[in-house]
Amino acid sequence: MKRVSIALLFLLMGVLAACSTSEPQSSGQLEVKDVWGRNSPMVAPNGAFYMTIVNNTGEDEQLLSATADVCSVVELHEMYTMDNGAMGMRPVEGGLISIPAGGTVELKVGGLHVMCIDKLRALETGEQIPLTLTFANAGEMVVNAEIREEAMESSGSMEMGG
Ligand SMILES: [Cu+2]
Repeated sequence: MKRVSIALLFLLMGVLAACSTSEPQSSGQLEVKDVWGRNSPMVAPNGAFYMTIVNNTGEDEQLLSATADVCSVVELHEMYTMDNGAMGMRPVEGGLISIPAGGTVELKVGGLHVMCIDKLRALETGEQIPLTLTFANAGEMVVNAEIREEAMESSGSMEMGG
């Protein structure tokens, strides 16, 4: 009788151990997808990159900064409506983009974007531009932005600053 209960105890411990070890696998990774940039000729001083960031981890994440060899300066920007009603862009508050645990943040035309300031060369349609993204938890991640042809939207005038 005693022997059986000990065997049951070990069996139970084994089951518990199996459960606890499978736990970390259920939380996934940080995923950066659909990374692209607008093609822009050299006469345009700036460019912009867009992407979707999926946070499958159990922790809140933050995109702290980005760099690219083709840009003098890279900033994290957002579009906003200026006092005069026109759309403008400015660095995001705190200089970072938060991606809550289990959440998805889209950097897209008319919203959040990675700003390439003072391009060092033209961005040609079809080429891949490596971007280095720095996250608070995940650290550095290198992604390739595909340069795409994109029709200018009728979003009115766009100005830098506010
Ligand atoms: Cu911008």
